[in-house]
Amino acid sequence: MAVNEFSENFLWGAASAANQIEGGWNKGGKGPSVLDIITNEKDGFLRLTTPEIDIDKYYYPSHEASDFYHRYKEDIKMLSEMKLKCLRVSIAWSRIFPNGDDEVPNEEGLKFYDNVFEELKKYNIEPIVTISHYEPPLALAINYGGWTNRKLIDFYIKYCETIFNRYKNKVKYWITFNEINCLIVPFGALTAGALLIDEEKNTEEVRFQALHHQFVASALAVNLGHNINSEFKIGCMIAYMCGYPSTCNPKDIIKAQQHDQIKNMLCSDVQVRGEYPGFAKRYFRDNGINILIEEEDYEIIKNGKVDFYSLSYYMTNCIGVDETKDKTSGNLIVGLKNPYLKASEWGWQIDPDGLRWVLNNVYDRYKIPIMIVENGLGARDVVTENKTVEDDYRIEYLRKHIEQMKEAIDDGINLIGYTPWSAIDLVSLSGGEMEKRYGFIYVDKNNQGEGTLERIKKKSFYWYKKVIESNGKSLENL
Ligand code: BGP
Repeated sequence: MAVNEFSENFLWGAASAANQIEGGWNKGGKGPSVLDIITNEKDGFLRLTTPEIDIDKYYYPSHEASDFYHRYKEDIKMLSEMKLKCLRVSIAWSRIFPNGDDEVPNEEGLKFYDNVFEELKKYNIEPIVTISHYEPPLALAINYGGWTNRKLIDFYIKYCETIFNRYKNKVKYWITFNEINCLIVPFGALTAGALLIDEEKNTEEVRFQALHHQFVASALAVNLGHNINSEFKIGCMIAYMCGYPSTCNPKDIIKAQQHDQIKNMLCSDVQVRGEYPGFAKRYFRDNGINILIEEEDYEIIKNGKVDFYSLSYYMTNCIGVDETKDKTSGNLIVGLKNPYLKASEWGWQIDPDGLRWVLNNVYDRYKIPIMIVENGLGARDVVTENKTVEDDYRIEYLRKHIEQMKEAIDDGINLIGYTPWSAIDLVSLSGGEMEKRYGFIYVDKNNQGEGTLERIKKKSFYWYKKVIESNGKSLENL
């Protein structure tokens, strides 16, 4: 193969998540998920409420989202026109088990995803399915205390068994947990861990306990999946929080390395290599973190290694000992500003070269196939008079990242797929906004939930179509 080329069967796609795209939050027997209690106040600020849902008083962005639940046929048809080879979706756990601990699954929920997968099949679009993307059933948070409770492992495995069996001939690629490492930071407590706790109780120890249960659950799911269909490819998914040393001061270098180990590598070491790394044990000791690990867990984790590594990559920042320097943040983590980088309107520092660094860093360590399952630019798009969106800034962002993917492939990395965030406009995770748009397709809806939900193809839609048709050769703007 010549240098700088994407493989012939490279999975060009786009990404989404059920809670951010589907809506239909209480339709077809679906129970509420933890995301369904998150409101968005008029000014666009996210606010966590008590578990009671008061739709007369508050606006909940996930309840209707982009209404994919009712419009999936139209949406998939449009996406097929962009020539997608794959689409990353998640299954809303509470559509299948409304309370998480139900005896029998909800047939209407199962049928919905049958329909979605059949629709994708019609256009030869391969589904990449996230089993848990920030949407555990709310009842598991209320009645069991979320993922700190070991019982969640059994509920999750029952859910996996149900969907693996049901979709074994329709889905090949699975991701056990979205951005599993975000449980290491406080933001992930409710969304990833189903932990309905206030700030005081949101400690590292609590979150690491929850995370440990997810490691066990993920490993069991990998095994179960392979037994149900040996063709299944089951991956981990890491939010890569890349932090460069802020200077060449050796203290900064060490601090940045420790950041990379704990925030990024700890989870994938467990999921890819099958054991806790030494630095995790030290971190637990140094920080007084005591978690309960059953003897059998070590064996389970060792026997449930993933088939591929997937990641989200949006930005980078810097890490250093001088905390007085200017700060910058994404949705998960705060770091120091990098004077060499420009940022998005939301302050996320744009760094295509960082993607090449990350891919090399990961591949050198694990030597298993890598898929980039999220990457994109959140921006305020404007619909023009002739009904399109001139999102050249998004094209620029994606183009530069794809160029670096090519470099990484030339460096020898086995990159198998790319699903930019997001397929169509959807609710933003960190602010509950609709107006922080990522999609190739515009969805007419604002932060207050007003709009016709009409779909409009953006300029990036036509550009990405050309990229896919040329298998990454043609990257120039239109
Ligand atoms: C990732 C999440 C996605 C998505 C994305 C963009 O962390 O996996 O669900 O939302 O970030 O973030 P945001 O919506 O906060 O801009």
